[in-house]
Parts: sequence; structure tokens; C-alpha cells
Amino acid sequence: MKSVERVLKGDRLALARLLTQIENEDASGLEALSALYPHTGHAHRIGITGAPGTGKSSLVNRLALHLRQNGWSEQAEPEAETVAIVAVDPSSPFSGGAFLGDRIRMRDLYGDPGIFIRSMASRGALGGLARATVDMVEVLDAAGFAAILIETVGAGQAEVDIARMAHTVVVVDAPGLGDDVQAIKAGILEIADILVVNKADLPGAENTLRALQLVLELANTAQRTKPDAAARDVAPQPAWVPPVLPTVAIQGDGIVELAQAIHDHREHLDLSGEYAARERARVRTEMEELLRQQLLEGFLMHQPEGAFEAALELVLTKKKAPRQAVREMIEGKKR
Ligand SMILES: Nc1nc2c(ncn2[C@@H]2O[C@H](COP(=O)(O)OP(=O)(O)O)[C@@H](O)[C@H]2O)c(=O)[nH]1
Ligand SMILES: [Mg+2]
Repeated sequence: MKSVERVLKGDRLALARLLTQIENEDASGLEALSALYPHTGHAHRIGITGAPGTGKSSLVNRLALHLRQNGWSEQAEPEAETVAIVAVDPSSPFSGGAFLGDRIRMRDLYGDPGIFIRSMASRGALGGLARATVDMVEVLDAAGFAAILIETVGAGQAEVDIARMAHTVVVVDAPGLGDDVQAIKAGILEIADILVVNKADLPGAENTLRALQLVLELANTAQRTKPDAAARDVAPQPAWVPPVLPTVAIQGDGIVELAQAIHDHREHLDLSGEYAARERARVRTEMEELLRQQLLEGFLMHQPEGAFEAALELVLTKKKAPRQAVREMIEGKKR
């Protein structure tokens, strides 16, 4: 049987193998991804980001267990969800201490066929890491996982890229990381749908909570109006205001509330029409990036040997401006 069919039938070994192929940008893996794509679009993708040591892995562990046992919200008859976890940590090599720690903490999750865990370690380029993660999440979506938890270290562009592919972004902070607000970078705060102050058992947690609430209030009065809902044929929805939730991941406190908030956010996305808008924006960006990348590769392939390097040299020696050099390359002018 082809790997695509096996993945769709729930074969975990085939899934793991396919993810490795995709991580390595193997051609047959990318072909399988195209075949799987029509089966995607059902998973709720949740990005979990924040500074190292805030407790993201511990939270993801707890959240996954909770979703397996109780589903999204507390009901008389809980509906268990299947969960895939993608842990992206460019700073730690695969065999590094952090990963080993994750592995030990994740032991509760192993052996449950409704949970699938994948760790991604450092790769050459951060862009490549984001690219591979996007593709792997598509495969996990097609494989039928209801929830995909993507843990990324909150540092710079890569995690913003990865957060962009999530439907719900949870930003995790914790007391004791120095200046309370400084710990969360402005750019990261902007992408947060839910804010978590983990380690609420530690002194200073109250201050962190208060500081975040204050920053959010300021941000909310400044903007947070969603004009696109009015333009579309949907019932007007109040804008989503990110809740600030205290948790103690090591004890499981606040996990029910976190699951509920994620569920509420998803509902908000659906009712406001924002889900469709986010999907459109996300896919547009992805297609534009692929187009750019492939046009560039195709163009350079048809250039005479060393043409780009020669043009680069002319720019470096200030004989030509970058824009001019590029235009001449495209027009095929002799230099
Ligand atoms: N006191 C306390 N420690 C926690 C809590 N959650 C996680 N930790 C500890 O914080 C450390 C880092 O946790 P980890 O989940 O690896 O953080 P990550 O780097 O964000 O993934 C570990 O030693 C955890 O046991 C919490 O709620 N309270
Ligand atoms: Mg971690």
C-alpha cells in the first residue's frame, strides 16, 4: 500500500516515516504531501510559544492529556480528542538535555495511539525549519488529529512564522524571568490569542498577571477593532480580547480553563468569519512564498554560470545599484 493510504488509515509508522521524509525535503515525501492535502483542514492548530523555561512543554503535556481524557470543555459525556504534538526547538540538538527532559515528562503520553509526538531539532536555516514544520502539520492534519499542538521557543522570526500557521496562539509567560513585560516581546504579544502566566505557584506571579493585563488593556484600546467582519456577510461579533490565564503546569492547575479558552477562541473564529479570513491570508502567504522561491530558483538556473556573482560584485564595488543590477539580469543585458 502506498504511504499516503497508510497514513490516512491511521498507520503511525507510515506517518512517522513520511514526516521524516518531509523534514528532509525528500521528493517522494513532498509528493505524498500533495496527495494528502485534500484531506487537510479539519484540525485545530494551536501554537504554544514563549521564552525557554516558562513551562511550554509541561503545559503541552498536560493539555494533551486533558484533551485525551475530557476533550475541550467539561461535559457530562466527555469527547476525547486525538492530539498531535510538534515540538520545535532550534536551540536544542535532538539528543540535548532539554529534549531528554521533555521525553521524560512526556512519558505519560507514550503508548496512547490517540497521541502522536514529534520533536524537531536544529536545522541549518530557521526558514527551513518553519517550512518543514508547516508541511509536517499539514500531514498530521490529514492523518486526522483533531488538535495539533505546536510548541515553539519564542525568539524571533521563526516562531512568528510558525505562529502564523496556528489558528490559536497561546503565549506563555512565567514569573521570575526578569522584567515582567520585557519577558514577552512586543511582537509576540501582538500574535497572542490567549496569554498564560504559568508557574502561578511561584512568588511574583500576581505581578506578572497584572503587568500582562495592563499591557493588553493598553493594546486593546489602541486598536483591536476588526473591520473585516462588517464587510462580510456574518453576524457582527465583539472583537476577541485575549484572556490572561494563570496555570501551574506541574500540578495541572488551570488546564481546564486553558482548554476552554482555546475552544472559545475557535468558536469565535468560526462565528466572526475570522477563521476563513485567517486561512485565506495564511494560504496566500504560503503560495506567494513558494512562487517567489521557485521563480528565483528557476531564474537562477537559466542564468549563465557566475552571472549572479558577477552582478553581486558590481553592486559591492558600487558600480551599480542593486535594483539596476537585478533589472539588467532580468533583461539579459551584457554587463
Ligand atoms: N514551579 C513551577 N515549575 C514549573 C511549572 N511548569 C513547569 N515548571 C518547571 O519549569 C521547568 C521548565 O519547564 P518546561 O516545560 O521544560 O519549559 P519550556 O522550556 O517552556 O518547554 C521545568 O523544570 C518544569 O518542571 C509550574 O507551573 N510551576
Ligand atoms: Mg519545551
